[in-house]
Amino acid sequence: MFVIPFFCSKNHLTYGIFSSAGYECSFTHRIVARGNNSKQFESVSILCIFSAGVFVQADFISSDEEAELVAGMEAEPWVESQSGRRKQDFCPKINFKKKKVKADAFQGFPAYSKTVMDRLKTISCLSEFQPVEMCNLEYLPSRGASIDPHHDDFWIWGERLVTVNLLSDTVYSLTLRDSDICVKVPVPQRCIVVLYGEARNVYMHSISRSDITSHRIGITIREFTPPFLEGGELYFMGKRILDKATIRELSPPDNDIQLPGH
Ligand SMILES: O=C(O)CCC(=O)C(=O)O
Repeated sequence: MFVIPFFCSKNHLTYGIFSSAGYECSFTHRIVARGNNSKQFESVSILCIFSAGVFVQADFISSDEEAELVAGMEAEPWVESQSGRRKQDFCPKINFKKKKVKADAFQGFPAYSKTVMDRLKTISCLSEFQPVEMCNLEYLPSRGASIDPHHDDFWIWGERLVTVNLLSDTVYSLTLRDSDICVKVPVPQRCIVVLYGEARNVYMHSISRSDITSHRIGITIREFTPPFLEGGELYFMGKRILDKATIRELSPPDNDIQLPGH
């Protein structure tokens, strides 16, 4: 393991620990100010210390698996989304403002996602993780695609936000409201990234337009908050959705279909 600067905003630099297998920065970071007239960073003072809650594991999937995932996605329609993105969403229908959720139209996850869903069980910080949403977001530089700083919903989406990053490297920006602190998190192609703790609950996350340098797809997978899980007051609804949150069966091959008169 070695220490790298995790990048800087105008006046700050954050350090993280990096290893060739990925990195986990749920440890304490030090953000240091730099001298006013110098281009060198100087450890003049510790401005804040936080436990970020970012887990990144490189090479979570192979190139062949990546190609299979993308082929599976391309066989289904994309829907225009905000800020130049396109999306494919596999989840129950949710009205975040009214705090209402409907399980009826949810049909589970596409067959091509089985490898990824099964492999989540190998990640130690994802123990007991039960996926209930899978959202594919496509970003193209030619569309100026990006995602603005935001918090994921706190009512229905649980502690751990999981993304598998396909087709190109990108960078997450973790920012605080009314502050110029920005922690830049490198997100390599084919890695898995998990945001939790302060990175999920305190920091907003975003991807700048300038950090989409090539075609990119992120598969984001979410879990429920405790009220929707066993023992919670919304489990009556959570259970209906969890029961449906499985991999869809593959359709039977065409030659199994009997045409009339044959
Ligand atoms: O594309 C990504 O990796 C991030 C997606 C995201 O932040 C979101 O869907 O809320």
